Amino acid sequence: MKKALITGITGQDGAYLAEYLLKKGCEVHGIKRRSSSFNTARVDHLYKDPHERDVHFFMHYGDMTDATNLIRIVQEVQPDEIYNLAAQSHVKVSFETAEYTANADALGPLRLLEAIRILNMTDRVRFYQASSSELYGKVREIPQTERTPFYPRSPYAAAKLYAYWICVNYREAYNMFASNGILFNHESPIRGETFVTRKITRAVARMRLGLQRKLFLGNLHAKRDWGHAADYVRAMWLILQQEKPDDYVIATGEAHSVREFADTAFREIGVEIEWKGSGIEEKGIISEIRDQGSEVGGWRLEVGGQRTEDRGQKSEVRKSSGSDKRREAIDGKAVPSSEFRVPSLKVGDVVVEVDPRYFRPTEVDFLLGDASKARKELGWEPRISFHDMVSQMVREDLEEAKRDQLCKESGYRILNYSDE
Ligand code: NAP
Ligand code: G4F
Repeated sequence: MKKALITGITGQDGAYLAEYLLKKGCEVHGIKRRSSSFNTARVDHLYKDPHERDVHFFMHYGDMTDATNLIRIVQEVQPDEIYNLAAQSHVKVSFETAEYTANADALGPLRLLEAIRILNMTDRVRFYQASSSELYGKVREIPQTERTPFYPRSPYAAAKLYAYWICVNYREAYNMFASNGILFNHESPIRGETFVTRKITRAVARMRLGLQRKLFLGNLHAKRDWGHAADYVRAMWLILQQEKPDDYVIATGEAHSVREFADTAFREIGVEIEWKGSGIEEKGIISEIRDQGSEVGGWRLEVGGQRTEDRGQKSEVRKSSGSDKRREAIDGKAVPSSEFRVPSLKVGDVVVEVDPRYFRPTEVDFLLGDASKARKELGWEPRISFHDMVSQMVREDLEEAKRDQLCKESGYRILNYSDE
């Protein structure tokens, strides 16, 4: 049985990859950081009590900034494949934590490559480095391929640049099987809540249920080539199954702006947005609402109905009389809007505003990948469309919002983490 070691197992890609490799019949070992609170929610469903039979999923405490720990884990696990996904992966945060980002994202991969060398495992281990389209930064050509020159625009991208080249260097210097996947943005319902896509889908879902009034965003013009994480972890695996190590762009070849992403997400709940003003004065205003009936998880949207602030009192009234109905609605059975009144959004509501706090000192305006090499050599194609991905993210966030709604209506305090 092949053994894979995944750093960053608790992150979005780590979780998708672990599940994918387990299905392929691998034994999967993940490195997780010690944290003062639980940080394994994305992989908890894969965990089995180690005393049971047929356990193929294991986790080890570790950190990319701790070389001796990495050496010990690689020695203990004796992996056939290492997927280095761990990173401080937030571009904006990297401007505030530049040194730490360099330590984890640039020196971290070096430590792992050295661990392989120190343990004399260069001939048997295949190494995948999670490189990023952020390397292209201020893009030199459109679309970007494996041959497009890099121009990093953040401490994160500069750290990833070192990681990219150290991976290439160890391949050439020590004949190691070390490959870079230059992955363009990829998202999913388990994307970190502070990346723009998830921030939007989460806000849209919460607005739908009256848990949030407004969404504050930064640069609405930025364009990204957004794919689905499930498709992208398949590419990671394919990269390590090739005869020779090499570097591959993984992208959909389709770009959308942040504004378009928001439009698509709002449309999922039957809301059309009109954008008015420009620069920091630009606003997203509801121009139309379509009643989606039971289409969105059993909730009916009241056009121009009761506002969010009015809800507390009403829900108190319902609490004593209508909890079963409310539960039915939460479980996804449609109830007539006359019986079960939900919070409203109305035409003319300003639901998106710009907050310059989310601007970056140096921005990456436009990323668009050309994955021809991956298509040809790996036989890789994205399977999930942009629209289906946004739809899935909104629906899953609606489920989460419903749980919060239930707590709120049962008298528990819920928090709205919208800051990043
Ligand atoms: P993510 O959700 O932010 O996950 C990052 C993972 O790294 C988490 O498990 C995190 O642990 C772990 N980590 C962070 N610092 C660490 C450290 N010092 N030591 C050990 N583990 C550490 O990121 P992702 O979206 O899954 O991305 C995976 C990788 O692909 C990252 O390297 C990212 O830079 C790169 N990438 C991502 C994209 C994308 O669009 N998603 C595109 C290109 C490249 P905690 O859970 O404890 O925080
Ligand atoms: O979602 P983002 O934070 O992702 P970004 O910066 O593109 O980085 C992600 O993708 C990279 C691959 O290209 C990865 F390497 C990296 O690890 C990470 O996964 O921002 C996307 C765009 C940016 O232009 C940003 O300025 O959205 C813009 N944006 C506008 N308003 C916002 C916001 N970004 C965030 N996070 N929050 C906002 O409110």
